[in-house]
Amino acid sequence: MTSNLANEPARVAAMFRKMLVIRAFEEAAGENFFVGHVRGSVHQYIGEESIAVGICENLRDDDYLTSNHRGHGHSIAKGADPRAMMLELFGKVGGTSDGKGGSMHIADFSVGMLGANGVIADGCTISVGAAQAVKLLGQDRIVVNFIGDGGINRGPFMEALNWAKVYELPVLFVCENNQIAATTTTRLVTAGEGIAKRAESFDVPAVTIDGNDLFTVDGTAARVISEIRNGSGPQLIQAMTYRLRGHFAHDDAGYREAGEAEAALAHEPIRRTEAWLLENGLSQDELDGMRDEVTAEIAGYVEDAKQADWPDPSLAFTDVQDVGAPAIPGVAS
Ligand SMILES: Cc1ncc(C[n+]2csc(CCOP(=O)(O)OP(=O)(O)O)c2C)c(N)n1
Repeated sequence: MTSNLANEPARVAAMFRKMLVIRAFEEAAGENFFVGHVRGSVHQYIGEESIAVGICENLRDDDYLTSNHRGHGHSIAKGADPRAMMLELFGKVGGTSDGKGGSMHIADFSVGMLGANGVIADGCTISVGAAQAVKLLGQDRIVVNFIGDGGINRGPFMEALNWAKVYELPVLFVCENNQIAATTTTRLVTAGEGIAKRAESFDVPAVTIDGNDLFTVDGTAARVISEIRNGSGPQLIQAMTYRLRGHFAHDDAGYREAGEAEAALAHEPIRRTEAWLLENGLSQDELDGMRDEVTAEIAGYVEDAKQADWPDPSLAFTDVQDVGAPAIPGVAS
């Protein structure tokens, strides 16, 4: 799939910058996890940035997005504010959910980001629900769901494909196939011929692409998103990729073959896009300058997050679904 992007170096540079922001955010999230500023868990998206950026480049601000546990990149690409996201990771006031959600629950309705989700594949059914609302309201928004190759083996994925097809809903499923689910090689636990065939068995058109190639992702997304907006019903893109880090920040990925991650560096999206920009008019100085600027920007957000206030304990249960939380003296229920 070719992309018009190759004729637009300025747009490539802007998308490259967004990939750098995601990369720097992820590096900072990992570093601050290790020193105890970020609690819970951190699943880094390092090496997969071209998928989120290439897909979201083709979305409108009012389109919706749902994500999984590896959702920082998706959120930034959709337009969530990385400063508010960093505050969220630190659990501080001013975070996207005022510190109550943390890394796996970034949501920003102002940019259509309906939420990352720590429960594997549960974003699929949320996206179908949102798409059903879009259709009932007669809107022309679309909904994108990012899911991993492990997630497609959970029931909600099949349920979502079925419902989306039966009602011809405007949903794009993007399966980021990094070939591993936590520590398990996905093909060893996946029956049948794979993700694309599984979608096609529900009459949902599917295409498999090189997810590390920004131009291919952009070109495919442009075509598929336009078809969905024009009433094609649901479709699926399987974007092949590779996760350069462990499953989460504290996983050293000792289960990999020796040299595997090093070999993958040659194909990783930031290097590939940088090489293209160098061949198409940008100088190494300009690219280094962009990198320095982004690193400083993210470092500023980390400082802000360190300085920010902790939420007032009396607000612990506001904006939280009431499931019968125990009464705590002095805390509003
Ligand atoms: C329902 C459920 N089962 C198991 C887990 C534990 N878990 C967290 S991430 C993960 C692997 C997900 O792999 P994949 O969907 O391929 O996404 P990736 O991590 O590769 O991006 C598992 C099994 C979970 N969070 N939710």
